[in-house]
Amino acid sequence: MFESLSDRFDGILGRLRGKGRLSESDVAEAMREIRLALLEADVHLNVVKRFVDRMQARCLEAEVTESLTPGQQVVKAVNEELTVILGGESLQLSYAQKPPTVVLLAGLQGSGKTTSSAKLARWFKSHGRNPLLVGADLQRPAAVEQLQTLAGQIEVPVFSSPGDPVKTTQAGLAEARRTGRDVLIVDTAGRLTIDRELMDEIAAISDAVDPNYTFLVVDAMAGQDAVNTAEAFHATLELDGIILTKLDGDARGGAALSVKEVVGRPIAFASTGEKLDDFDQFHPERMAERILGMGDVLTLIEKAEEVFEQEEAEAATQRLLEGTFTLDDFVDQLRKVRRMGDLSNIVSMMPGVPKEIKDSDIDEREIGKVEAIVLSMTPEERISPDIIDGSRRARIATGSGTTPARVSNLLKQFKEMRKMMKGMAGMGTKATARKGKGKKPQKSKKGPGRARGSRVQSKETQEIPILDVDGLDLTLPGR
Ligand SMILES: Nc1nc2c(ncn2[C@@H]2O[C@H](COP(=O)(O)OP(=O)(O)OP(=O)(O)O)[C@@H](O)[C@H]2O)c(=O)[nH]1
Ligand SMILES: [Mg+2]
Repeated sequence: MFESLSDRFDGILGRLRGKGRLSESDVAEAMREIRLALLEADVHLNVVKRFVDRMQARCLEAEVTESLTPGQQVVKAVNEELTVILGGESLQLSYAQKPPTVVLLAGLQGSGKTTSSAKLARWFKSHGRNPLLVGADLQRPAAVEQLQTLAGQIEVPVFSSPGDPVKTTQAGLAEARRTGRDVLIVDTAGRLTIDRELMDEIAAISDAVDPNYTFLVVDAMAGQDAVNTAEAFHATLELDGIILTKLDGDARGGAALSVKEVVGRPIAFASTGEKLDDFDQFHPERMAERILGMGDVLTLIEKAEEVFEQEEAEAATQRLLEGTFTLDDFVDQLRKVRRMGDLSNIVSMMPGVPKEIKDSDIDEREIGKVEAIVLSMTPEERISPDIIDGSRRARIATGSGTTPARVSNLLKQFKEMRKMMKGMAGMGTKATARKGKGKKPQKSKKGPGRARGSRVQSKETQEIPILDVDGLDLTLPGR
C-alpha cells in the first residue's frame, strides 16, 4: 500500500536530510517533486495545492529549531502535514446511550460493504461489544447468504427478512433491542449515485433507523472516482466517516489522501485484505509515518496483543529463559505471528527494515515448511532435538517434504536461539519473565537466573532486550 508514493518520498526526503543548510532553491526543487509525486499518486488537485503551499511556508522557516537539521525539519513537517491531510486525529467512536448503536454502511457495488460489515462486527466484538448484523441488501439474491457465511466465521448473528429493506432494517433494530445486542450493523445494497431510486431507498433506511454512524465504503483502487463518489453520497446521506477498502491492492493512495480534505469526513476504518482481521481503525498519524517509511510500531503492537495471550506468552518466555523451550513452543509462536495477518503487511509496519526486504515477497510457505518439519518429528524429538541423528533426519525430511539439510538448518537455528536465551537468563535478565500480570518488569536485583556470586549487575546486562514483556520481541532496529 502506498508503495510508489513511499518510494518517491524516500528519494526526495533522503536528499534533503543530508543537507546542513537548505537554500530556497533546494526547497523549491523538493516541493516541485513532492507536488509531482502526489499528483501521480492520484491525489486530488486541490489537496496537492494546499499541501504544497503549507509545506513551502513551513520549509522557509525551517532553520529556527536547533535540535534538528533543516532537512530533518522538512521531514517532520511533511509528516505533520500528511497527518493533517489524512484527517489529523483518528475517529473516536462513542456508543449510543440507549443501545444499540446503529451503524449504516453505504457504497457503490463491489466496494466491500458486505465484507466490511462482517469485519466491523468482528472489530466491535473484539472491543467487548455484542453486535447484530442486518442484511438489508435484498437486491442481490445471494447477498444475505454471503453475509451469513462471513458472520458465521465470527459467530455474530444476522437478521434479515425478504421484501422491503427499510422494514427489514426496522425489524432488525427491534430484534437488537429485544435480544440485548448493543451494536447494529446494517449492510445495504450496492448502488450507483445516478440511480435515484436506490439512493432514495438508502435515505429512507437512514430516516427509519436514524443511525449513529453512517459510513461510506470506498474502494481505494477507484482513485479520483472514489472522492467524487464520496461527495455524491455525502449530498444524500450525512456521512460520518469513510471505510477505505482494498488498501492492499496497488492503490496509489490518492483516495486516502484526498477524501478527508475534499469531503470533510475522516477515514474511520481501513481494510487491507480479504481476511476478516485485515481491518482496523484508521490512524492518520501512523499512516503518514508508514508512507514516509518510518514504520508503524503501534499497530504492530496492537496486533500482537490481540493474538498473544499475556500469560501464555509469559510462560513461553519463562521456558525460553530456562532453556526448556521446545520445538512445539517454537511452532506455536510461529503460528501466532502468522495469525497477526499477512506477513508482508506486518513487515511493512516495521521501522528500519531495508526496502529490499519490504519489497521482496515474503514467502508464507517458508513458515509452512518449518511447521511441517516440526510436525514430522516425534514428541520426544521435539522435546530433545539432540537425539535426532542421520536416519531420524532423513525420516523427518521425507515426512515434511523437505530435505535433510533443511532439517539440520532448522535444528541449528533453534539450538542457537535456545542457547543464546539461556545465556541471557544467566546474565540476570530473568526479570522479564516475571509471573505477576500487569506488573512492570523489575530490573532484577535477585533474579533467580542471576549467576551466583556476581556482584553488581552491570547496566549493560539490564538492558539486553529479550522477549518483550507482553509476549513478543518488538525490539526492532531504530529508525
Ligand atoms: N483484497 C481485498 N479485497 C477486498 C477487500 N475488501 C473487500 N474485498 C473483496 O471485494 C469483493 C467485494 O466485496 P463485497 O463485500 O462483496 O462488496 P459489496 O460492496 O458488498 O458488494 P455488493 O453487495 O455487490 O455491492 C469481495 O471479493 C471481497 O473479498 C480488501 O480490503 N482487500
Ligand atoms: Mg454486498
